[in-house]
Amino acid sequence: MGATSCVETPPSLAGCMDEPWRTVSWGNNQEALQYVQEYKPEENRVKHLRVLLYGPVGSGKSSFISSVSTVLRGRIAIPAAASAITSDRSFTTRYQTHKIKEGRGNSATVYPVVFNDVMGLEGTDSGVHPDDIKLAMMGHVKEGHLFNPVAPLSENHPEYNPTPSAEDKVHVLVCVLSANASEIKDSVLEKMYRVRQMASDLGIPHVMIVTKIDEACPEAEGDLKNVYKSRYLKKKMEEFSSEVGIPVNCIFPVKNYHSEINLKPNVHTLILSALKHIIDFGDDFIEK
Ligand SMILES: Nc1nc2c(ncn2[C@@H]2O[C@H](COP(=O)(O)OP(=O)(O)O)[C@@H](O)[C@H]2O)c(=O)[nH]1
Ligand SMILES: [Mg+2]
Repeated sequence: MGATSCVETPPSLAGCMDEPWRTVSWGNNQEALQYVQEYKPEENRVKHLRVLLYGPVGSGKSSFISSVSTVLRGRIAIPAAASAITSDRSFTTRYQTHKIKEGRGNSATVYPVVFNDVMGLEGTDSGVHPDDIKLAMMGHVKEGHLFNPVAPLSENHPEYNPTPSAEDKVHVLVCVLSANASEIKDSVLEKMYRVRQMASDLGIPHVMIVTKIDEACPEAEGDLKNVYKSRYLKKKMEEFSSEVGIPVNCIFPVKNYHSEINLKPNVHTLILSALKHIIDFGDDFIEK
């Protein structure tokens, strides 16, 4: 192994290591699937665990939510309106809770894990304001709120929720970055740094999803099982870790379901691994 190399990768980072640096039970998804499908927050505390995703435009936030839906429901989900990568404005401008339906027909319910994502972080006058992310984490942003990049939500605004319930609050924050993106812009890094600081002040657990590992690394594209052997992806995760300030053991690489029409066990494995940790961290926070 290791004969091929990643696109535009220095020779020292090309190819694969002999042994993976993280162990994964590939394709063996039943146990993890059952765990996430049967997860429920402890009764009387909250009805659902709320996950908030943030990151640059086009990093794969909406695709990750659809991928989670695909995994939980066992069928390819209609993608949540995907944004064009070329666009410098994010598609997601309203605060919206994505719920995943469980079952069919009259007996259908929703999974007790719900997702919100906020518009991209780019720019000072186009991306989401970091203070709005803090307000969302604290549960102050009402459903449907249209984010204004230049002015965070104020307390007297009708879309400000002065009395958030435990369910309105965010229980786990997820930073989404693409393994295939060139350097993160300073303006974005600065916002991410502030968001990280706010999450840590609030005690909210913070994890990272690294998407598009297939695009970033031909070894992973050829065989997803190479993800933890790829020198390039390991380096990328270490870089992201120090740039955003999230420890490597809270960073999970995934390939989203974005073009497939069939389920793939190894794609499932990485999504499930990320989802299980997101749920566990969020649940710990709820218990606190
Ligand atoms: N190859 C590949 N493409 C992806 C992956 N995740 C997302 N995409 C594509 O990247 C683009 C942006 O994704 P999207 O989810 O809309 O990003 P968002 O702006 O963060 O919500 C879409 O065209 C997706 O199909 C991935 O893991 N691999
Ligand atoms: Mg989106």
